[in-house]
Parts: sequence; structure tokens; C-alpha cells
Amino acid sequence: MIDSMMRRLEELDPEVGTLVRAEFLRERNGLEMIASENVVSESVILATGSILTNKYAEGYPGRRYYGGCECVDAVESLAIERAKKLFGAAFANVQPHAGSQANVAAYMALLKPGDTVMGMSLPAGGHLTHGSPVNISGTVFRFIPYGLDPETEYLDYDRIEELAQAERPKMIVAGASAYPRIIEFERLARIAHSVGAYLMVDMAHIAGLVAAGEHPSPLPYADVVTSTTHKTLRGPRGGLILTNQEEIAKKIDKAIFPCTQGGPLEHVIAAKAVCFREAMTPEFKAYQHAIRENARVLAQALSEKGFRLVSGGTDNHLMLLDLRPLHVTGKEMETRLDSVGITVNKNAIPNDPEKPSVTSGIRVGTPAVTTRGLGTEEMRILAGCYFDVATDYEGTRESVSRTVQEICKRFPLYPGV
Ligand code: DSN
Repeated sequence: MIDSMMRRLEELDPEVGTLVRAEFLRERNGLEMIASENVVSESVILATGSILTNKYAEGYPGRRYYGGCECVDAVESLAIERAKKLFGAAFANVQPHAGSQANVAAYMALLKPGDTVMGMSLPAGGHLTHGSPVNISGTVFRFIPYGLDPETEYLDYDRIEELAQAERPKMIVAGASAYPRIIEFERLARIAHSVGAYLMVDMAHIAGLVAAGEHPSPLPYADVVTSTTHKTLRGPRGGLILTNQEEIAKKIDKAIFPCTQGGPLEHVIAAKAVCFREAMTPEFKAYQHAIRENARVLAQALSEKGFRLVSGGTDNHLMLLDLRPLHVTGKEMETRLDSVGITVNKNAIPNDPEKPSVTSGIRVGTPAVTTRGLGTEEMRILAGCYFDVATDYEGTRESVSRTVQEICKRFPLYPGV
């Protein structure tokens, strides 16, 4: 199916078709280890590429501003019901175009401009939309950043509590882009509620782990939960908002439409529905377990090779490598790995002496390679590749490239194509 779609596009629009084919080959002939990326099923691709893209449907199922919405009403209602069941939530809004839009809507629903909010700082592993001064969140609201215990490099919950008592925020935002440890949502909720603040959890990175019970769920504790659907959850690119509180639910709906978005992307919502169904299967549960097991083994093997792991290891799907002991920067390591067919991203480590465009670290994740079928044996081989590339790039790049190609052939991306 994927091949016939690509062939047809190559016939109809050779320029775009050729580029899509080139990206397919890039993905197939390389190992994707960017922690926030994944490889979706054929069903997700079919739904995303469906004619539902034709339909305008501003509003919500049964309450639209356009006629002819009976089919997309049913699709969106199905996605909502599946999301609620998957995460054990009383309410779901499946319209956010992405995680950033989900977060902005949650802020607009519960805050006023100028309100004080606490969020994990970007250099500590947080996300741009959790109050970075260059993001709308950090310009409209007064964000106070929190971070890690300098010794353990785990979240510093005592300091978060002190800050909350001193600053009396309206909201505490939890969630991260580069934090390899379990986040204690129950504790954060206690801190937030003790000062009368909402707890918002952005579980984008770990949504698949949460769905499968591989990470504690924020739903019992958080007032509102936002997510993307395309990271560990392995669905289409998009966003999601959940809550168990009726009053907040009403505000969330208004904050998405009409406050921050217009017409929903019903083709993507159909693909979200497909993804939620897939995430309820025993295979998905086993897949999420394998992601963590691969991450654990890779982290241990890298550590044995001399890489320093921020916080000493990982509990989830990603790890943050401090490359300073091996005398290579994040930027250089990203480039070297790219050249041998492994894709990662340079990433600041806590208190990074390098600038953000260089960094002393890389972030490595196992969701996409686990989808492809790689297991713990391949993780040990890959740790060796990382070490060779870091310590003797010129001397080993050809042999490492061959190893990567051999793994790519053994675990083909979309095997039928
Ligand atoms: N850009 C995403 C990531 O890579 O973690 C977060 O939105």
C-alpha cells in the first residue's frame, strides 16, 4: 500500500513524489534514534491520507458550524471515546493540531495573561512551551523555571515545593522533553494543590508508556493532561487534551475552538482514533515494555563504554549522554552519527558549558528502532557503534556504516515495500 501510494504520487507530481520516496529511503536505510520520533502503522497512514481532509467541521460533534458533518462527527466521537477508554479519562479533546496547541489551549482555559506558572526549565530537560522566553507561553505568562537536583540530576521535588510556596503559582506544569526518569505526578499534585495551583501534565513523550502501564499515569492526579499522539504513542502527528473535571472540560473545548484553532483536521483525528485502538492491544503493551528494556540495556552498555549518562541511567524510553568524557561535542556527535546512518539530536546537558547550537550532549531514544524490531542484542551492538564513532571516527566510520546497514536490512522498515 505504501509503495503504491508513493508510486501514484510520483506519477501525479514527480517533484513531491520523488521527495517522499527519498525520505522513505532515508528512513529505511538508517536507524531513527530521535527520542520523539516513531514509525506509524499502515492504518495510521491510510487514515491520515484519507479524503476526510476535504471536510470543514468547526465546532464539536453534534454542534458544528457547517453542514454535512455526520461522518466526521462519528469519526471524532469514536476518537474521543477511544482516547477516554485508553487513558481512563472522563473527557478528551482530540482536536489540537499539535502538542504546542494543546498546551496553549490548556493555559488559555485555566490562566489569565500575567499569571504566575511554574514549568521545568528548557536547559534542565523541559519543553519550549513550558515557559521559554522565546515561546508564547513565556511571553504571556510569568513562568518561574524549576530544575534538577545538581547531585542526582533527578527532579528536585523539595526545591519545587519551596518555589511553589514562595511564588504561589496558579499552575505547575510537569512533563519534559529530555528527562530520563519517572516523574512523580502524585507528589507534584500534592505540591500544586497545597498552594491552590492547578497541576498540568504534558505527557507527550511518555504517552505510550502511560497507556501501557510502563509509567505511572498522571490522570488520577493532574487537573489537566496534554499530549502529542506521535511519540511513544505511535500515532499521527497531533495533540490531545484530557481531564477528569467537568468544569475544566468545558473551558478546554472553548480554548481550542474558537479561542486558538479553527477547523479541526478530521483526517488526522481519524488516524488518532486508529492509534488509540492499536494502543489498547496486548501487542502495544509488549512493544512499550520492549522500548524500556532496549533503553535500559543501551544505557547500561553505553555507560560501560565510558559515556556519562545524565542521572546515571534511564527509567523510560530515552537517555541523555554527556559526551565530555569522550571529548566530542553534541553537534559533532550528531553529525558523525548521521554520516553512519544513525539519527539523534544534539541536546544540552544540565549546566551545559557549550552553547545550545553546539551542546555537550545527545539525546537518544528507542521507540522507533523498537517498532522496527531491534532488541537488546542490537542495543549492545549500537553502543559499540556510538563508542567507535566518538573515539575513532575516521578509523571506524566505514565498518560502523556497514554494521548499521546490516541491521537495517535485517529489520526492514515497512517490510512489504
Ligand atoms: N520537539 C519535541 C521533542 O523532540 O522532544 C518535543 O515537542
